[in-house]
Amino acid sequence: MLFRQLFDPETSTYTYLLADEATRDAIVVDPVLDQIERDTGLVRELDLELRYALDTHVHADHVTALGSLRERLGTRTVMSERAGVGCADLLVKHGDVIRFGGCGVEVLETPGHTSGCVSYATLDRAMVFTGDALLIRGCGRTDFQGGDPDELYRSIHGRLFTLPGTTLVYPAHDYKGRTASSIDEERRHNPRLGGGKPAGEFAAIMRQLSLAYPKSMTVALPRNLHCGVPATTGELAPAPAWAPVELSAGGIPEVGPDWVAVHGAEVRLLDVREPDELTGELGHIAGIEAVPLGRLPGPLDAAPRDRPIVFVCRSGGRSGKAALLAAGLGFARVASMRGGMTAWHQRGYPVVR
Ligand SMILES: N[C@@H](CCC(=O)N[C@@H](CS)C(=O)NCC(=O)O)C(=O)O
Ligand SMILES: [Fe+2]
Repeated sequence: MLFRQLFDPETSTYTYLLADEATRDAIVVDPVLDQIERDTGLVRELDLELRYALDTHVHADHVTALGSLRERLGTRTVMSERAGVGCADLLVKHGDVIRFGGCGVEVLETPGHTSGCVSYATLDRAMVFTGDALLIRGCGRTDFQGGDPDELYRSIHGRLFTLPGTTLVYPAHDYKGRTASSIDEERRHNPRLGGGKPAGEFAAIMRQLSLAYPKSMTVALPRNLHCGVPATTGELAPAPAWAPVELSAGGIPEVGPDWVAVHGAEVRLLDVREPDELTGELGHIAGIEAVPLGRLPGPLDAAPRDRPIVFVCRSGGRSGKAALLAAGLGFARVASMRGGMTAWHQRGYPVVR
């Protein structure tokens, strides 16, 4: 099998190109939009037919090339059905096999970094592409997009560490210049959950990481819900508009307070401020549900997906973050109320204190 490991230095992302050398049928795993010229050039030079483009999860740190590869090369796009991204041609689940020529990769559901993460293992178990579930001597963060340390521990121990020890581990990122590892190596030396470390210790490590959000998250998440193609243009335009949602300069879906004043009762209004702010000077809108930002995304997991959500805060910053988190969890109809309660107040709309 032909195999190439490609790197995006800006986001430390690895992209993998695999092909059947006899038939020239190829797949790519985790392609980065910024590298699309490099990758399509390589496919052309190697005389390959790019059949499928696979993402391991909805990436928060870079824009995926899935949608653009489909537009340019007719490549079929593949995501987990649990990622909540309807734009992909093939929504796969545990045990599904993606075939290219005489080769193939099998889908292993490995949630925990996000709720929709999958790994792809070659059929001969020589290699596994672990996305951000298992990184080299590390693992993906578990503090957003439905992440959960206990679930990640189960995925890694139950689904990845049970692969043959010789299986090579190829992650979606490495921030320290390492390129590959093996299952045996990670079982023994992964400092977070190798060496027989129990789930409780792992969860404690993960809960105290307190990492900054990826710097391109506000651009990447909303784009990646549409396979990386801008949601406002092109044939991959979103489902019928539920509200006059506009993307802010930072890529946050927003609706104005005037729209909320008329339609607020038709959507779920989630106020993400702290409890004392709800009864403070600005008050709150009648009928809101109070969910402080720090508790997200947990409470969203059980939320119905068919009802649009509008997030509210003081000025629109925290609610914008919340809207992106919800978008990353697969909620297609979410927005932040532009200007927050400050704008609501300035327009003289009623509040409860
Ligand atoms: N500094 C990076 C951080 C990226 C980041 O948070 N990466 C996620 C994967 S999408 C992660 O899980 N990182 C694990 C770690 O940094 O230990 C950026 O701004 O893009
Ligand atoms: Fe990630």
